[in-house]
Amino acid sequence: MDNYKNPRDNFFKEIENINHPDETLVPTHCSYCAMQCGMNLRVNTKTNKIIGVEPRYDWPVTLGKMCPKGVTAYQQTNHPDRLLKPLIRDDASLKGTKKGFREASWEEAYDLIVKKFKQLQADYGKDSLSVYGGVSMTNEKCYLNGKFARVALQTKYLDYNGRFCMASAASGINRSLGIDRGSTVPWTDIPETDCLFLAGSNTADCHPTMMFRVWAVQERGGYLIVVDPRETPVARRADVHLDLRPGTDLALANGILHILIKNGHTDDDFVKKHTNGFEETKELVKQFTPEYTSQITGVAPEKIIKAAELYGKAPNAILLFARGIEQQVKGVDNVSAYINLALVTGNIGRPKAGVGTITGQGNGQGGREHGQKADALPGYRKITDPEHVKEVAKVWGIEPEEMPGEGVSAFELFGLMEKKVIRSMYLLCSNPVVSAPDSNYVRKVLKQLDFMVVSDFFLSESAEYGDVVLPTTTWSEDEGTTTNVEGRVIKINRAQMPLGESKPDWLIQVELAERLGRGKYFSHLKTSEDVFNELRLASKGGKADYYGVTWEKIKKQDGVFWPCTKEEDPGTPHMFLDKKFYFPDGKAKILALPYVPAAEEPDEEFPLHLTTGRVVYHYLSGNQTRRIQFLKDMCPEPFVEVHPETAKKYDIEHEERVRLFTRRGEVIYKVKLTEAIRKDTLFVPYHWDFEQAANILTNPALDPISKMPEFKACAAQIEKLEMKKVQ
Ligand SMILES: Nc1nc2c(c(=O)[nH]1)N[C@H]1C(S)=C(S)[C@@H](COP(=O)(O)OP(=O)(O)OC[C@H]3O[C@@H](n4cnc5c(=O)[nH]c(N)nc54)[C@H](O)[C@@H]3O)O[C@H]1N2
Ligand SMILES: Nc1nc2c(c(=O)[nH]1)N[C@H]1C(S)=C(S)[C@@H](COP(=O)(O)OP(=O)(O)OC[C@H]3O[C@@H](n4cnc5c(=O)[nH]c(N)nc54)[C@H](O)[C@@H]3O)O[C@H]1N2
Ligand code: SF4
Ligand SMILES: [Mo]
Repeated sequence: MDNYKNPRDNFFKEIENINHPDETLVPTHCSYCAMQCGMNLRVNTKTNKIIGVEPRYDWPVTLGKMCPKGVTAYQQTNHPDRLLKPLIRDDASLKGTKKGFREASWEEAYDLIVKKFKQLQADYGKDSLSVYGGVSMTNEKCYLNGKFARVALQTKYLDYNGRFCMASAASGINRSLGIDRGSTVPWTDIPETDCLFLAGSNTADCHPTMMFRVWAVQERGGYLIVVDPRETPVARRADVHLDLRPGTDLALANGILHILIKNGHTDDDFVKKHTNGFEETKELVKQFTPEYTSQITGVAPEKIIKAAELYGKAPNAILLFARGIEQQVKGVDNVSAYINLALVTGNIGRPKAGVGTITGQGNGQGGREHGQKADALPGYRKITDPEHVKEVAKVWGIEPEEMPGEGVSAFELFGLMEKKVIRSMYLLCSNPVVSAPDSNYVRKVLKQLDFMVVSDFFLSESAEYGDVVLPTTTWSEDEGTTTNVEGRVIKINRAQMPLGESKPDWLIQVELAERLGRGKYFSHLKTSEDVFNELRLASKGGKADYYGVTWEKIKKQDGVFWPCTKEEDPGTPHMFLDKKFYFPDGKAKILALPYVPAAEEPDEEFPLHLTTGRVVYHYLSGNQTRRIQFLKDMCPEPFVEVHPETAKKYDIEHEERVRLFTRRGEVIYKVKLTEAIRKDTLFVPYHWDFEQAANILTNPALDPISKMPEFKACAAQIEKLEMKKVQ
């Protein structure tokens, strides 16, 4: 498969080889999802500006594939909407709108921030400030953001947008396997496996450039199992599509485990030598007969049996999951319940067999490993562990007692803002007004903050609540590393100098730290590589050990899989080849997980399930992709997917506008009739703002362990509007 050649590739290769006299190519990766597709940015050598993009055929993970977002990503860099100078809000009454800002110099913006931060901390204590980060940032920026919050601001209130993304996967994988590297196998293993099990992943729309590897499984005679309430493109071609009710994965996974045990598909030797907890789990899943499981999930018993047989009989199987199973109040349990399937069948710890989460954001993996989270320190260390605190404090040059304690999760930060415990937020690389659940509430809370700083390169809906907005660089104007969907550390290269007066976030934080009087901990960081080298030291000896990763090695080897503990260590593409899981006894945990329903189940008033997700043309809160003309043309507005039979009941038609409402709020959407959804379920993509935002509707109930909101299941109702079809 690594030699896979699309017949058309030669044609494109020839184009690539044409000599463009005024152009140079800068090899890098896409700005968006964790596939981190290889691309060359085309730069005009006369203007030194990015003018286009070409795929990189030599990139081993994606072999020249790119999606519609990737091929237009370069249009962000010199976009007319770019923020070129800092903005200061003069009129606080206009918070929450684009109005009331004026341009300012960096010095003026920094002075104001320093004055306000110092004043708030003097009046209300160190923890009156908070930092909210995001993982579209490089490892260097994510790492420094954690250090900035703890050392420069000295606050415990730090968290990040991964709470809405990878938090359940991280907690679940850690709980079952003792370490969270995302995937236990590299993506090049996928086509070689005999059974690929995809749970809650709309792979074709969300990770399109891995689809050639997915199809290759079937082309080799292997099987594909997909779990999704919707018949997504990948579900359509699956050998078994388990079309469950939203929020019922835990029952389904237990039901499949029941059959694996009953039909003798367990690897008893593996279970005995390398796991704990089998007997208890076996007892628990006894009740999950196909009929009982079917009652809860709505999936036909035969399909459950068939899926278990295909997975159980496969010599090698890979099981991957994504937000469909994770963004639930029992997301962590769902993750562990699916990992149970791999553990009882011994499908882990060898090539072509394994488990993994299909990471979402570009640096969703690396960004959660290096201390940008309320409870975390670099190298996946814990801020509650005094030994870990000592190790990191030494690298940072502070006393362990100076390290702030554990804070709260992203959504819980808003609760503390509402109570005025937190008076200020420094938001960078996230747009929670669109992406957090219950957005009416989030807007209300942001409006009442004493002082808000936002760093972005476009004025996002959240930046409209800022008192100071700092113009930062796009991914193409700075360099650094990200860690892709496989756990491979890769290098983003600079193709253009920063536009206008924009600056990379790491530099902004170094300069702010100096002005806050904390320069002695930051001033030695002159380049992004300096930050990386400090990260290597800070992660050394931790679970996510990057010490042996260098920028040079990344280039030489096409990336480095962590853990990589020494300079001579090439890295770890396959996890657990020695069957040693990261627990004191080396054994993985099979967990007995009783089924619990979603936090909000349909009832008479709200009889339908509502689930939310994505379309191929837009990215997350849409602040980037809604500005790209091609993507806007292809998908200009959101919609609600409704099954034709359900539509008939409500007397609604294709493209008619309907009122969709939940206990949190209501939104008017255009109807998209499709048979590719359950009759009891509605689906809305969430990439739009204000009155079109799906998060006006979603339930902010949180998973007790990961604090992940239940984006994937709530109860809803639709209603016909008076007006008929809209033109
Ligand atoms: N085009 C595009 N690609 C993206 C992104 C984007 O915004 N746009 N975002 C990136 C990011 S950050 C992420 S996190 C990933 C997300 O990637 P995915 O997780 O694949 O995407 P989602 O659309 O959130 O949800 C996946 C599927 O879960 C299904 N689902 C809903 N409820 C349930 C349930 O209860 N159980 C199960 N088993 N399935 C359910 C939905 O129908 C949907 O098809 O995509 C990344 N790639
Ligand atoms: N209903 C519903 N809600 C969801 C989800 C869902 O499936 N359903 N999915 C959730 C998931 S998985 C995710 S990941 C979240 C994402 O939610 P957000 O974090 O809000 O997503 P983004 O749109 O990526 O926001 C990033 C912002 O930072 C800017 N930015 C990009 N790069 C940089 C940088 O390097 N520095 C700075 N300072 N800014 C930068 C972008 O312009 C953008 O405004 O949404 C979650 N919300
Ligand atoms: S699949 Fe993801 S990384 Fe690749 S081009 Fe599309 S958005 Fe970019
Ligand atoms: Mo995500």
